[in-house]
Amino acid sequence: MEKQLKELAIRLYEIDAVKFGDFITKVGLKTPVYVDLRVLISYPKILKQISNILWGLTADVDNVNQICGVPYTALPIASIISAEWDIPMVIRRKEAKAYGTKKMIEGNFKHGDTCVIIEDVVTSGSSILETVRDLKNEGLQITQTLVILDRQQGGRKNIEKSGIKMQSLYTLTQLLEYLLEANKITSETLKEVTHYLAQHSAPVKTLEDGSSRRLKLDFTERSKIATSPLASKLLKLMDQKGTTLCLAADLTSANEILELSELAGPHIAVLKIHVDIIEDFDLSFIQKLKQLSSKHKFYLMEDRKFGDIGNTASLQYEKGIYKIAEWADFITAHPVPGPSILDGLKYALRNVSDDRGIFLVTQMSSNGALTTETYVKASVTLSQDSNLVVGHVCQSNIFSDPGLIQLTPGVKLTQTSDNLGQQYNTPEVVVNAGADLVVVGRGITESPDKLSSILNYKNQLWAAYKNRISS
Ligand code: 6AU
Repeated sequence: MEKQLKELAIRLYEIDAVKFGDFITKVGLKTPVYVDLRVLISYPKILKQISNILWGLTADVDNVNQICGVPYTALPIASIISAEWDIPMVIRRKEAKAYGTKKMIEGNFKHGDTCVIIEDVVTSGSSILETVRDLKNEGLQITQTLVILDRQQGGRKNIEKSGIKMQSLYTLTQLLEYLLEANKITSETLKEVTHYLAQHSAPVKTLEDGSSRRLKLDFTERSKIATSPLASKLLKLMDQKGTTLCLAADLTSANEILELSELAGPHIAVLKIHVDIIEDFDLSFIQKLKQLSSKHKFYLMEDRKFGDIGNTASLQYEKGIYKIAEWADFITAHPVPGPSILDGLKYALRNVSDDRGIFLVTQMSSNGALTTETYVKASVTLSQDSNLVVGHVCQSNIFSDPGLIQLTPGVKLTQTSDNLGQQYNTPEVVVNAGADLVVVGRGITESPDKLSSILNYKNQLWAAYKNRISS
């Protein structure tokens, strides 16, 4: 095996999979050596050879039911292993789910199947840990991961801390030692890299910190962590009232909305409206709605989905006939314009003394939504710099801060879609996918018995939340 690894190291050097110079790794660390195994797809023989040697590291091979390659580089390697050894493969979607909470993992598998993860290079281990999290969420058991190169920057520790055994073909030092032996690099280069490795380690990550912590804490605990005063109040209110229901009163008559609010008020945390669809709108409607919100203790959300440059968004929020900034406790906004949307919305609040909060529309429930993984990550980063942001409108567990709130629409018990692209899940599915506050619209507004629907959604959502924090 050692001979094979030495030969392979030289081949990797020759095909430019190992490069020396100044590079930045995926997790933002500077490095004098960069191993880029994406080129392997251009060398099928080497790809096959490396896949076979890698699979030879598997412990307890008879008990492996599935393998999963981490996209993209490890995917062809996993495919070769799968075909060669006749082991079924699953794929974890890399792109943000444009299709609601459906199918995070592709492939056929059974709850309890054991799965080996295949990865090309490990630095901090975060890609593997994210993969482990999603596979575990689907009921797969992960005990080991096979890796071509361990960069020795803390990834192994992070992975093993999460109870997963990691086997690698090379450590970075070993790979360079083989190259030195073959006179491909000088001893100075080896020294430089060794010195670099001693100085630079990747941030510590575990499976348990981050997003899963948010899902385990109760709302009262989370209210103490929230930096936004209104997020803190909403979290407390949900615990006090025992409800996570946000009713989407998408009705076009002011009176119908008021009637529904009177009925639903005691059972909801938030009433969400689209003020611009109301045909007989005037400000007295808002006054009455405010009275109901203080009588029954629920918050008001205007789902305006602001999405323009700061100046326009600011005017839309503050001015016009709706004067949204004056009355809406919460609003929604698309992060697409970047930080200036938050600056603009904040500016509109300069004369408002009540607490206000913004939910960023980070993922959408509609079929084919364009909210890609890169977009989602950028939106999550945007929310970290503003205490006006109270959370994200999203379909899955995409952020870790327990002080932020996941608002998830697309919930209906009797249908899986409408005929205009909306996609529905059940209360249990969305709560397990991280939903804290859950939007139900037509599931209630179109029901012949509205009160019993309200109670049914409220109770199912609350039971799912209780189950999530206790399991
Ligand atoms: O339950 P429904 O389908 O009758 O209503 C869902 C509500 C509507 C949408 O405008 C809104 O939720 N919504 C949002 C929000 C809240 O921003 C985002 C999204 O991705 N999907 C979605 O349906 O009022």
